[in-house]
Amino acid sequence: EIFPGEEKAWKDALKSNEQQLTNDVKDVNAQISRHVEFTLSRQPFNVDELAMYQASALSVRDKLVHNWNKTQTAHTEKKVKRVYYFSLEFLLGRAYDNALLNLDIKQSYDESLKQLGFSLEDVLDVERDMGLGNGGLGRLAACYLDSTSTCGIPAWGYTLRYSNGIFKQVLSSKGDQVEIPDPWLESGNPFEVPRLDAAVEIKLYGQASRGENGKAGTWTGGTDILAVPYDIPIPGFRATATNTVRAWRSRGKVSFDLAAFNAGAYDAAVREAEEAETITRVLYPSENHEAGKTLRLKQQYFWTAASLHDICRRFRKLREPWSAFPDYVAVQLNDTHPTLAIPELLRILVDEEGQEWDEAWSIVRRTFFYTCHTLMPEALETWSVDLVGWLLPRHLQIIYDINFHFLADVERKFPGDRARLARMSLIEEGSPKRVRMSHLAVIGSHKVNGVAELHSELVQSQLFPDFVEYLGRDHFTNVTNGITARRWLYQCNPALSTLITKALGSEHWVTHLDELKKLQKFAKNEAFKKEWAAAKQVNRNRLCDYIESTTELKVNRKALIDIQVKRIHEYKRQSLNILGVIYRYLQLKKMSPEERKRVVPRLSVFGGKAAPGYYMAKLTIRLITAVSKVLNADEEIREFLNVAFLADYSVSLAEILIPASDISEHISTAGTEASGTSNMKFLLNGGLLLGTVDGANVELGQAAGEENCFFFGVLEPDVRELRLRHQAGQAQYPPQLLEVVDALRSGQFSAGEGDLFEPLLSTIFNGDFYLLSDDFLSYLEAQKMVDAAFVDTSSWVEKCINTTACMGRFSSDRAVQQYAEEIWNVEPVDISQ
Ligand code: F58
Repeated sequence: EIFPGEEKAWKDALKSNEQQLTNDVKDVNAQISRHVEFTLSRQPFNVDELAMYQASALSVRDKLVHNWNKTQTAHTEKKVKRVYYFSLEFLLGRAYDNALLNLDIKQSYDESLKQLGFSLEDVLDVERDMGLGNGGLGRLAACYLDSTSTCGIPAWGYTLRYSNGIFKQVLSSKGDQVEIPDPWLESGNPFEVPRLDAAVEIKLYGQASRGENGKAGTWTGGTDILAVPYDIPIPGFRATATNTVRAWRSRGKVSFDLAAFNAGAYDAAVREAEEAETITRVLYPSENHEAGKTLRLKQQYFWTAASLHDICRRFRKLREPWSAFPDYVAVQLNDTHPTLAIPELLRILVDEEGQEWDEAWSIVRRTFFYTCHTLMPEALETWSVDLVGWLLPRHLQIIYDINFHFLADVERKFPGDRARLARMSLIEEGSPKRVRMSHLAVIGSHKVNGVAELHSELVQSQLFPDFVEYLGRDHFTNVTNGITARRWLYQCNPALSTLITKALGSEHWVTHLDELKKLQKFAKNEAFKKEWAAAKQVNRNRLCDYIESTTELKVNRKALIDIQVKRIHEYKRQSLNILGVIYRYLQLKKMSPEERKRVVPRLSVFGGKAAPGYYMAKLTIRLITAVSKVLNADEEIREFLNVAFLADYSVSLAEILIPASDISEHISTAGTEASGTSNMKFLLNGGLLLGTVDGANVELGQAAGEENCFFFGVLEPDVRELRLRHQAGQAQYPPQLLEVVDALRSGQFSAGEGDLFEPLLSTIFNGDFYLLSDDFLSYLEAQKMVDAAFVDTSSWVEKCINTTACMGRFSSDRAVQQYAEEIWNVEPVDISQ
């Protein structure tokens, strides 16, 4: 039964709903005012900007929901195979502007809001970022969902709905990072739809037993928690297809204990519910204590179990045998965080659905795919066996059983090689014993991919060489990351987008990014170059306005803007950048006023959060802010060199920064940055790359042409040797670096407190794991080349145009299509038929 009651009554009613979604300004006025009056229950005289944001966003949501329903109906009717992207982070940023552009209704809303007494720009600014993520991995997930909708690939994102997303970063008066909570849901979120009816129960703790001979086991007792889904629509660009990010919120199964309450024990009455709600309170709870580790593992299980529950429910409706599960379901594991989905699906198949172990394992291995985003050993997760056994007793048994079969098979292939068994085992021996999640993800998946060519090579040669031998090369592959041109050019850079559209004759490039290639023929066109430079100046002005309104800095609007924004981490080497700035400052100080005038003025911009427990990263922020203070106070120098640390880097701030850069820095020690994605965004917006030969920089350089990039630094194959040299105390320290170190030790940048930055400096003189001293000179050289190139404005702009023109390959549309064809075996679906 599709329609309960009278079909005609339903159809007429739905038709009339559809007719009310038109986009004439008058109709939009009516749609918005309806939400003002009926949803918000307000009157025109007390509509403030927040209310206007809510009402108008809800009217946009209505349009999204309409497409959304059509999409889901088509997917269900056609029984399509869907991909499920499991990611602990979805860094979606703001949704409103993106929806207006994708639905092509921005003009109507602009005009409507004007008529209703508001500026669209101000109303858009009311929206808070959906900060459900912390870095590249989370933003990648957001780009990929955008592309699946645009390309018509049926996809669901599954994540957690943290009531506090990534913390808000503020700076103390001393310039230290201070974390404050970001209760982003405080004034509600018009872009989510709670599905209270689709809540599921998730068990933790309890007792487990194995079945005989791989038959069904049991899991009883324990605590049940509710997982409540909140759905966020992800619209395609000028497309009906609208996919979903489903974010789970944890709730107590019983909201409070009435008996305890009546007995006056008010705290005890809500304790259980509070504990349950804690699971989705924050993203990445600190791991510095046992409670934090337990909470993280709870999050991982809660999320993957709820998501699989959902997927299995959808599958059961098809009435197909379980052996067909992988024909309808592909699950992409975004890093190791969702790896518990592997034993969870096995548990469902064996314990609940009565499948034989071997058959269940085969289904599992055809369902999952694993993306590895790192090479850092410390980021490859392991969990103590005791913790897993306490929280998830049945899963620990299943993991041991998988390991038993797996090691037996390794032993068959490599008889007598005990060292190999120990290296490959899912269990790391020691006290305590630990479960190696990456090993489980590798053997429980059909394919494992890295995120850039160099990285995928290193995943095979450094991280999992034993597994390559055991599973074969074909088990491993590369899909170079991509970014969505909708948000990262069309939306964030209207000045440049308009120019590109004018030059290419249509907006076709927004969904076919390879078309940017045609810009090459304008690279020598003087009139076009002028317009290009003018667009850049619009974006620099926007950034400079932002800097002047949020910091105490006064900036030179003609300065070369050099940006490094990303998580603060030793391997990303913000320290190399800031030491370079100090060196530049020291040289400027030695110059005469006449000499200074010949120097290219610089504005160095930094942004990024440090993990709350990461001391060295926080000290790096302190160093950057300290240098910024000294430069800004130096009237003689500040117009030639200034440093801005912009607090609380976010998707929305990135949208202001990225279009404004002349160069951006992606300067990790070779072999440490898996890919990077902001490098792609900067280059797409016509900024040039200053980078090491690492991650996706390599492919960006090949695409843009090395003559348009500034590469420096040691190469990955040399890193090992150099590290050994440091350990043996045989390293050389260039005098330029020593000059900077002396200045720091003199207290020049720390109000006389000469040892403030000593812990940071001592890492350079003790092992220099990230090879700062080895790369310092070539970094300075590269910066010199940047200055020299920048002076020749005409050829600089030519480089910028040619760079943008070559960015087609870095579209997330290309990336998801590659995943769909080579990994998921999922086909795009035409919603209109
Ligand atoms: C990032 N990883 C990589 N991880 O560092 C970056 O090179 C790559 O471009 C990006 O993934 C997308 O593939 C990343 O963001 C995290 O944030 C981890 C979250 C869990 C704790 C450890 C860091």
